[in-house]
Amino acid sequence: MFTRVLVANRGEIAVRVIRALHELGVEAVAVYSTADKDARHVRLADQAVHLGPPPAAESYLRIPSMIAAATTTGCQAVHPGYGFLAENPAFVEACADNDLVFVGPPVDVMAAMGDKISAKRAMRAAEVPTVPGTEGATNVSAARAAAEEIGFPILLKATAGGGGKGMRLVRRPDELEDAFGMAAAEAEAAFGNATMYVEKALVPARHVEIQVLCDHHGNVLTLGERECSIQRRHQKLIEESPSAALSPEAREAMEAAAERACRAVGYRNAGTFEFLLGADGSFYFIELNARLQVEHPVTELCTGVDLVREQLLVAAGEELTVTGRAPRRGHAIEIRLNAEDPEHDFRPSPGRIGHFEPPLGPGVRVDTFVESGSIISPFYDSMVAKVIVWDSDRAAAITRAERALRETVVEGVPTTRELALEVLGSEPFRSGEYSTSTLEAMRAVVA
Ligand code: MV4
Repeated sequence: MFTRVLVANRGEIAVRVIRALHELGVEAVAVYSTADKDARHVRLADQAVHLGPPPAAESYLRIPSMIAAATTTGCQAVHPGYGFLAENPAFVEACADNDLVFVGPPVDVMAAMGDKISAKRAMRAAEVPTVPGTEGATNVSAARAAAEEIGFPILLKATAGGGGKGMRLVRRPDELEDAFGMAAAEAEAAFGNATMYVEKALVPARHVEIQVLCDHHGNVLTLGERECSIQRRHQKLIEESPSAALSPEAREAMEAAAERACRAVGYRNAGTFEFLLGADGSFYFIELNARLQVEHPVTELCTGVDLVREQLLVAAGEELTVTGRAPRRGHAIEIRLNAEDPEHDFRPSPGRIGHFEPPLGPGVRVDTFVESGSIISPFYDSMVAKVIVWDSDRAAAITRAERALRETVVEGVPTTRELALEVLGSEPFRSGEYSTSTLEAMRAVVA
């Protein structure tokens, strides 16, 4: 195992990674921008290195500063968390050039999965079902031809996109030309790459993802699914496992597909396969997220596997002790408390947290960097805390989630707490029959 590791991130995920390092007896080196000089991750770490001013482009995204932080402190490895540099192949290469182990997949696999056209091609080769559409870079006329064949509605997607960025729904032929132009221009501006592809739009659908862990000895462990359909503007609000929509057979088919794909592409470390699940039980690969995800605690509570510890062990060359399908038990639900203003269409509302009282008690976990007096900075994402609960079955987990949220006190900034309580109490959520359209449909009625 390593003796010292750089935690190349901030906020709750930096705290989460530092805890895993300390439990392994490994020293943690934190990095921080000026905005974070008093932050919890800085205080928890054994050492901390200042990166630069608050804007991410001048701090948490600056590769040379990050590499210098690792090398000058004698780190052997770098854990990127999620976001910032976590899926940046140039960062993975810079780590390798400086003899730093990157806690994540190999650079070629990351790059292949970052390009969504190439990721889909790899999945088809591994006989993983993908959404019908075009199989390469697509111009307007090819998009039109594809749409005629597969039928509207279609989605225009950017090959450099992901997470819903650079995506456009086209319902009718006459909308296609303008939509294509706008989507391609957006993709060029956001990613410096205007390459587009077309998929049939599956609506309504459910967003179900499979967690995997792969070691350097050819072993693969799949850890079940997380259902992430409760989201607005591609910001997830509630995630749960197991999904009420998956039969045991469908679950096994999805996990087997993910395992097959891992072997085919030579995946290493933790990863998440995103699938769309149709009403008829059919499923289609959409993206492979080559990193730890925000919602990973849901899987940790159901499987008892510490994913961050396993990421570090695998990166250090150790062999997975459990392979195949991870045993799992009970039901877990995560609620993201974001500093967002329900009065203004849930726009981010950073500010100073006054009193903060996280929930406690049986079956409750809270992942956060926040304490009373913390600042939610306008420079970074607006997440205040993740409240994750576990209980023996879904109904009990929902009750526990409601209890935990009612105990939670966040003063000073508006949060998504009330919205989450509204969803947890709603008929679609309680029945388990919801889709990616449910939250926006609910808000349309309530608002
Ligand atoms: C889709 C889709 C339906 N059909 N692709 C959104 C995030 C990114 N990872 C992929 N996403 C989707 N891709 C096809 N072919 C539905 C989503 C989607 C979604 C779309 C609109 C509004 C909310 C959504 C929530 C999850 C997934």
